[in-house]
Amino acid sequence: MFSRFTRAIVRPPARTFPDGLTTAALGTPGVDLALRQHAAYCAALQRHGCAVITLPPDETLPDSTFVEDMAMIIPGRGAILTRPGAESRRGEVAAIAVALQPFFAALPCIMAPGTLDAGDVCEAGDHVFIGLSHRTNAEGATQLASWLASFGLTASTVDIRAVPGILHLKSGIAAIDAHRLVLIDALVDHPAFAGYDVVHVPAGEDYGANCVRVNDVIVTSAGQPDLDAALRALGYRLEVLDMSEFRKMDGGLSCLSLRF
Ligand code: CIR
Repeated sequence: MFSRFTRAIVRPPARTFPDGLTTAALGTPGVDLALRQHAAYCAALQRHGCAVITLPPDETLPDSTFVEDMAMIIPGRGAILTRPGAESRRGEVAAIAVALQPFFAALPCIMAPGTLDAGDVCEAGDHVFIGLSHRTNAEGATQLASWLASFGLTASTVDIRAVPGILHLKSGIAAIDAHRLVLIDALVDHPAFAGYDVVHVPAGEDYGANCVRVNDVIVTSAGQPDLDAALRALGYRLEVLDMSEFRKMDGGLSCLSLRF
């Protein structure tokens, strides 16, 4: 059974959004266009069953629209705050903690020297893949795995530090059902994913791997027609959104919300 979401926390991009971290050489994002794309994203979440909780933008935290990285949530059960790998992003956690407090009795957090960005965390049914990346270290992964174990979830790590072109694990993988993963070429033969149904991302469409299952639809990014066709052929309903401005800052669909 795949988690159904009833809520999503989002934070529109601030005017300083183009000052955030990026490795993409796709140019400077336009803030007004990013705001329109963000509004369309929120509308899609609402259409598919999520009440959207919107935090105010923060000009001092240019990456703060990427709320996903700040917490790992097991819907209906628990949430843990992260300790982001990039120092410039650590100040983003406080507002997320305040937003989650009404919903979770306890809010533990990843402690130093652990680092963890939740973009590196991919939940597939009762198993969770944790990417070891330039943001998430082994200590952060170990702390998360022991917290997950307290809820009966298992975890395994996937080292993506040598995989070119992906910032976080979920830049290259999405769980669209408990046993079905969307995977980029570079991850498709990784032993961690043996035994899963795999939707292989077609050549040239790697950015599309960061799609998000939201209840009865999969939200995908515009510009990945072959991946969309493969997903539709499996019977999924899609909601396709333009993500051009977030892509310029290494962000994707999953990064823009905390769903629970
Ligand atoms: C960063 O480099 O941290 C942001 N510019 C992008 C974060 C994207 N988040 C995600 O993939 N979960």
